[in-house]
Amino acid sequence: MERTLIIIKPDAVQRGLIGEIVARFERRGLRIVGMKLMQMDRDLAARHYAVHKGKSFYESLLDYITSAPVVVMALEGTDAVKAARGTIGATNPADAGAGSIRGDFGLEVGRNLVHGSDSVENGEKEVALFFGESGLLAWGRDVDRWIFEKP
Ligand code: DAT
Ligand code: MG
Repeated sequence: MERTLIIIKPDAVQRGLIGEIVARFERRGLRIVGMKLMQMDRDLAARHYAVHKGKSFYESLLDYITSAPVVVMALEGTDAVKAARGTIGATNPADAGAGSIRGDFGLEVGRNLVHGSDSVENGEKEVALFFGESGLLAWGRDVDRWIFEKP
């Protein structure tokens, strides 16, 4: 099943929004197959955000994401990447719709609360970067047949 990597960023953790944010993905029907509290070091942050190297906001992005603990989750589900991006909202919270995480809790692009993978390929890569081969749990929920037509 398709996988996506979610990071509950330092601002969201500091603001006490871990439970609120996890609840939104759970309610959506996505299945948590990996979850941990950690503080990213600069090397891991640079690997995760390698695509943005050289951009004007790159260094401040690394400062922000490494500044305090984050919660990292691997989620599974039908169209998990697209579904999670919808729940998260547009990159700039000012453009994010009400009802999305960024639209409900954020104002600035540099404090946008959550990361979600942007493609199926990057979802696989990012989950591997944070959880490795053995860091995920394969499990089924009793409710899966009420969320997935073909579990
Ligand atoms: P997203 O996190 O929605 O996938 P992205 O991958 O384009 O967005 O950028 C990664 C992060 O970098 C984003 O969450 C916030 C920051 N960022 C992106 N564009 C920015 C900009 N124009 N100015 C400042 N920060 C930016
Ligand atoms: Mg991105």
